[in-house]
Amino acid sequence: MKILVGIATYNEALNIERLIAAIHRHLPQRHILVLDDNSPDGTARLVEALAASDRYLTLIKRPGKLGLGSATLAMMRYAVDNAFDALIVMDADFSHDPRSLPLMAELLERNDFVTGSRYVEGGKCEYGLYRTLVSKVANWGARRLAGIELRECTTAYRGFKTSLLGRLPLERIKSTGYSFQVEVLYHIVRHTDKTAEFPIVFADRAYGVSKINKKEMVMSVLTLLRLFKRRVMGQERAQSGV
Ligand SMILES: Nc1nc2c(ncn2[C@@H]2O[C@H](COP(=O)(O)OP(=O)(O)OP(=O)(O)O)[C@@H](O)[C@H]2O)c(=O)[nH]1
Ligand SMILES: [Mg+2]
Repeated sequence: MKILVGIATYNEALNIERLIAAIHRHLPQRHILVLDDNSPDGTARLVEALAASDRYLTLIKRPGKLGLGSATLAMMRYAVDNAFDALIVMDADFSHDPRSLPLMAELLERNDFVTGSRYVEGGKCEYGLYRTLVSKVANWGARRLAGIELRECTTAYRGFKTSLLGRLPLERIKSTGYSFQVEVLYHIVRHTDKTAEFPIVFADRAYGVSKINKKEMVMSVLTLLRLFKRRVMGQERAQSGV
């Protein structure tokens, strides 16, 4: 299988070189795409320097910070357009352990979608109390409001077959930030039942600062309500035979 590992970066200069090396170690001779939004800390320059002597490394630079969701969408389009069989996405900050990459690649052989999960047996989250609560509420909302029947709906350590991505109505996705994770999953579970969750221990970021803020949280609540409305209206249409 031709796999692309995609990493969205914003100010990840303290992590990115080590992460690229770790990905190559755990998934040798696979392509890596870094999509950087003009990070002020020079992340792109570091990747450019590595890419000069690494034929498996590609950098896409965008002019400004356009959000993790839109970055993930751009990586999905790149994977489809460049005839990869699968795309694995992960955060740059070592919250997502690169040692799980071989398992993801194996699971993708027989699934359309795989996700690292803090909420299956063996999974764990090393967040403090506040963020644990936020995560639990977001996952509860994703299951109850958006009707996504997975234990883990918000983690961004994910793998997709590009044949699935090609079928999704990506142009209908409105979220550009963190709530993209739930919105894309809403479509995924409606297009395939070949999904798998594997346990991860979610570590807090190694270096650098968080980009998640109050605005992202408000957007996530609004997205859940929008998906709930769409789901209920869809059921009504189905019941009335429209
Ligand atoms: N290209 C791009 N990448 C982004 C953007 N926002 C966040 N990222 C990247 O998305 C990944 C997840 O962001 P994080 O800041 O780690 O978010 P988080 O894991 O919820 O929060 P912390 O781990 O506490 O920082 C990281 O690799 C970020 O560098 C963005 O606007 N554009
Ligand atoms: Mg993080």
